[in-house]
Amino acid sequence: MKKTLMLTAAFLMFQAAPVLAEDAAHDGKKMEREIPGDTNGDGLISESEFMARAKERFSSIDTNNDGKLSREEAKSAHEKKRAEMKEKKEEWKEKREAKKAEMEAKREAKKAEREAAE
Ligand SMILES: [Ca+2]
Repeated sequence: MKKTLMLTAAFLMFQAAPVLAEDAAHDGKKMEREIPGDTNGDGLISESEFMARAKERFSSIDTNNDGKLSREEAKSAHEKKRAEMKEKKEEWKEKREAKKAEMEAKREAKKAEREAAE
């Protein structure tokens, strides 16, 4: 039981961390983006909003709906999350490379323009 609770707590903390990290990463810039779990839209996460999201997360991990998280359920959820992150990382990489290629093409076009004017 104690292990189950510790696993749950670790998962919940893991889930809350990205939101906090996101805020820190954009320090000073006003974010217009919606905060996940901010159901009343006040830009803050109340205890009830936090707990609602935590319960939602718990339910998504508790695939056999027995109200407990088994080692297998936790592992499965962890692997699913890792796969999602890997996919996101690939998407970001593709976007970054596309942007880089776009910038390079613009640079080349400007260079050609300059050389044609000479
Ligand atoms: Ca379960």
